[in-house]
Amino acid sequence: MRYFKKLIIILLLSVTQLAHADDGYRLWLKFDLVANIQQRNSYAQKCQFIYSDNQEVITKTAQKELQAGLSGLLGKKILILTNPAGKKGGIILQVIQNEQTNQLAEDGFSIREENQNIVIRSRTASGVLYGSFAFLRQLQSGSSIAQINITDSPKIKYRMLNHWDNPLGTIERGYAGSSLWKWYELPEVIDQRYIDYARANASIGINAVVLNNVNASARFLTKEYIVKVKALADVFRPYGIKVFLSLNFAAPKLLGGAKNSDPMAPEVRNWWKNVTKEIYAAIPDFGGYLVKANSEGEPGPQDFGRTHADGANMLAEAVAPYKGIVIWRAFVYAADPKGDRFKEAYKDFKPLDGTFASNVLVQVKNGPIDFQSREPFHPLFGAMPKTPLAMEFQLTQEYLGFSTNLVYEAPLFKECLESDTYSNGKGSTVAKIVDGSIDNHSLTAIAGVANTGSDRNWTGHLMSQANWYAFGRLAWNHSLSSEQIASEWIKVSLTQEPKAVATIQDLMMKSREIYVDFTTPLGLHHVMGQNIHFGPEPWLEKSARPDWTAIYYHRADSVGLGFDRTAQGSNALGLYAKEVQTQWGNPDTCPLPYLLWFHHVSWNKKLSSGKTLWNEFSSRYYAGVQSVEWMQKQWNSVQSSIDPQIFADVSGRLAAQHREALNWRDACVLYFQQYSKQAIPAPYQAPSRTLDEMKEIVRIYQLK
Ligand code: BDP
Repeated sequence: MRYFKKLIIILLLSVTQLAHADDGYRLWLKFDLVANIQQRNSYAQKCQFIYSDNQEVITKTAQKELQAGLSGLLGKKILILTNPAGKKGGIILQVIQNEQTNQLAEDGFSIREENQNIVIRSRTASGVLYGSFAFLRQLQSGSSIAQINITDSPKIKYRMLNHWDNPLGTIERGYAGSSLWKWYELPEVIDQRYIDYARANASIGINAVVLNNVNASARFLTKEYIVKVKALADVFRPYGIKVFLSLNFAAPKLLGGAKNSDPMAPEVRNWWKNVTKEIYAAIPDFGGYLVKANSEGEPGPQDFGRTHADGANMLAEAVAPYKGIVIWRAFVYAADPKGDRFKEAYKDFKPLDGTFASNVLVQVKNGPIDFQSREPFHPLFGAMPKTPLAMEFQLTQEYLGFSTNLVYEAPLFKECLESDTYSNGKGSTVAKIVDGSIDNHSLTAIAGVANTGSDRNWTGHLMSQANWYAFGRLAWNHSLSSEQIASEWIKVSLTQEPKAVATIQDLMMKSREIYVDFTTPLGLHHVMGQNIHFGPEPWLEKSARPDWTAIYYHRADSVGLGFDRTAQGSNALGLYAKEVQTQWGNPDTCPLPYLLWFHHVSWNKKLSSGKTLWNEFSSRYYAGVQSVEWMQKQWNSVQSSIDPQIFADVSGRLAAQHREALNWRDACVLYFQQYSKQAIPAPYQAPSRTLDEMKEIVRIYQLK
């Protein structure tokens, strides 16, 4: 009998466990029952019905989302009324042009209690949708809605995700499974994930999506693919999301049989006009094109002696009749063994300022090299006042430890957005260049290279969901703080237990700096493995191009370490405003996080920390590894507040991160020690592995 009782208890326990197991699929849109009954009742009193006097498709989505969300949170079905007939205690959606809504930016909204109803109001249906999600977020995170009064407007027009997805389902630099888009099933089969993806984006204000890789297959411009793209556009439209395509500049030749793809050739220009017409016939609100040209082997206008502006303007002309836009990437860098890759994009693009058509944006990566864990802001920001510049951040963790490392990216984004370019006096931050306020541009955009894939939890590492979320929130309002976004995300995704929220927020806030410490401290950059960007290869001397090696960047020698970009060196610093040059130009005062970006510093130089370069540099690797152990402890301490499946998954990934951190530490300190010729500083101990062993580990990692 006792045995039987025990069995029942075990069975019951496992059923409860199962009921709680969360695979992460629902992201931040869980809408579970509000546990606090008092609070639930107070919400329920104010959310008795939903009514909208506007019946646009997107407003209908807002109604549906409110209904589903509220029903989950309040544990009962909330009705959508067709006639509120003076009823009180409900939610009213209103799309209206009036004095109040005219103060809001397009898609801005207000949420207010008026005549005992909660009114969500906007000039646009999308604004009402964003307001509805913002309202749900209040309830989800347990905030009071008594006398609610929120007014919010996006600062940037196009808030986009760039997918680097290929036609065969792989994702360039994707670490969360394969592509979400099942091209072979489209257009006939509509996967529920497409809808859930659109919901997630709309809930954080993302309104544009580039479906395919910037290293683009020309196939996307064929009839076969246009109907597939249309099917996705039809799914996304009710969520206020526009679809864009990356294009292959050589398509007229590859698909159309043109002699070449010279943007000045009438035949080529016509080809683009025709294909664009076909796309718009299928997708009338198609957003436009994203183009990677003359970069890393991709075709482009320079193949025909034309400029980037010639190429962009040809496409701009093709999409202009439909109000489409062209986003032309500035990620270009000619291989020059004696040059400095840092300066290449500036050299190509700065002279073109003022020559782009009015529906072209130039999209610039946050930093001058390539999404390293820390980069100074790209010198093009502030240098092209006549051209709207779009920001490109990378959410997928190509250089941030793939999906085994916990790196909360909001602090990285904010660091760049808040950098002062001084282009128009103090306060000309990168954010204000991108949002158009410094140079008076109304065409504005910010892009995140997506971190989503077919993994059940979308992002591989569950904590990377926070990066998708944070990107959306910052794209909407770059002045939100990283702390605020983290705490918001934790409360709607993980737990509301106050101590756990504080612990996880602290861990997230420190995570990026910890990653920098055990991989590339003090401004070291681009020392990752040639094929394994999650691991170290500082000894990499030869590659297809000099600027794909590690030694090109770190310049270690018996004297010291770092790339001299002052006037005595490559003078990349000279591309920035005088004030920025002063900030970074002197090795004695240059902030330590940027030191090796701009200076070749001698191993024995005393840094502002009081330690010599070698001691500070090597200590950071050790401290970084210890900090990963600290992250593991912190995570363990919140176990009782976290869903068991999520807890276990994140714990496993933190353990993997620790293993990888040890590899970075041992490889880097042993390699650079050959140049410093100094001992590992106390209290740290020399690695137990040798440099040769580390090289072998990395070599084997990279075998096909
Ligand atoms: C680099 C990636 C490469 C991309 C390229 C780009 O390694 O796969 O194609 O950037 O942004 O970060 O075009």
